[in-house]
Amino acid sequence: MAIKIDRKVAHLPATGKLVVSGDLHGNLQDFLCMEEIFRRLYERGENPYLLFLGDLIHGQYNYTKTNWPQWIGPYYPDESPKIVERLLELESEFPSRICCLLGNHEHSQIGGIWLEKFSDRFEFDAADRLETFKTVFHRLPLVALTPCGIVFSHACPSLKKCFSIDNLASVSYEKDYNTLSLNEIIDNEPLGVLTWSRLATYDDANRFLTSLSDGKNKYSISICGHDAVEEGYDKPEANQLVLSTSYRMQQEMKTYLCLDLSKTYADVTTLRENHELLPLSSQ
Ligand SMILES: [Mn+2]
Repeated sequence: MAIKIDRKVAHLPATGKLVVSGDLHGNLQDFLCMEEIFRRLYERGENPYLLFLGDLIHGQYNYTKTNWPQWIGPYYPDESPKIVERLLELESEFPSRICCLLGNHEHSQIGGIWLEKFSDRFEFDAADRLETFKTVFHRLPLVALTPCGIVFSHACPSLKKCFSIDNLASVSYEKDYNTLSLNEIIDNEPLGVLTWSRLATYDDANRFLTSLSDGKNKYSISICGHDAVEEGYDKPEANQLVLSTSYRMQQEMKTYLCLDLSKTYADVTTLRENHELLPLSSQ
C-alpha cells in the first residue's frame, strides 16, 4: 500500500498508522522528532505514513535567542531550507509514505499571497536551491483523504460551494495571487480558503466533507493546522479538529496525531487525548 497522489489530492491507504504534524515554521528539531516517531513505528513493522499539514517554512526572523518572546514557545533557529531538504530525503528513503500539504507559506513562494510579516530570509538562505524548492511546493497536494473518514487540509474548509474530489485535484497553483488582498484570497475557493481560512462552521465543514464522500468512502472529520491553539488541539465543532504540533506552542502542549488507518473515525470524540492525540515532548 502507498500514498497515491492524484494531482492536488493525496489518497491515504486503508491500513497502517498515520502520524500527522501541524505547522513547523522552520523548527527542524520538531521535524526530526516527527521523523523519529515515524521511524520507530516503521522499525516496529507498524506500516506507518507521515503527513505534514503545511507551513514547514518561514520561521521567526525578527527575534534572536536574546529577545525571543515567551509567547512563541521555546527558542529555535529558523532552519526552513534544511526542513525542505530533509523532507526530500525522507521521501526518497520511504517512497509513498511521506506527504506534505501546501500551506499558505509554501504557496507564498510560488505565486500565493505574500504578507509583509513573512520572512524573505527563506529566499536568502535557500537562494541556490530556490528553484528546486519551488518545484517541490508546486507538487504539494491541497488535501489528503483517508478511508478512515478524515480529510486533511492546511486551513479550515469554510467553502460556500461544493467541490468534488476531481475539482480539488484539478486546482492549479499557476495563477499569481499577489494582486489580491487577504480578504479576496480567502474568498477564492478552494485554494485561498484551504490555505488561509481560520474558521469554518459545522455546516461549511459538513458540506465540504459530504461533497467528497461517495459510496465507497464517507468523510466525517476535517483536520487542519494553520492556527496555533494553546492546548495543542481544538475541537471547534463535532466535525473539525485543529492540530498544533510546534509553532507558537509551549513545549509541553505540542501535540501530534496518530491514527489507525484501518479504523473509522465518525466524529472528533473518537480522537482522544493520549490515544490519538499525543504529546510531542514525551517522544
Ligand atoms: Mn498557515
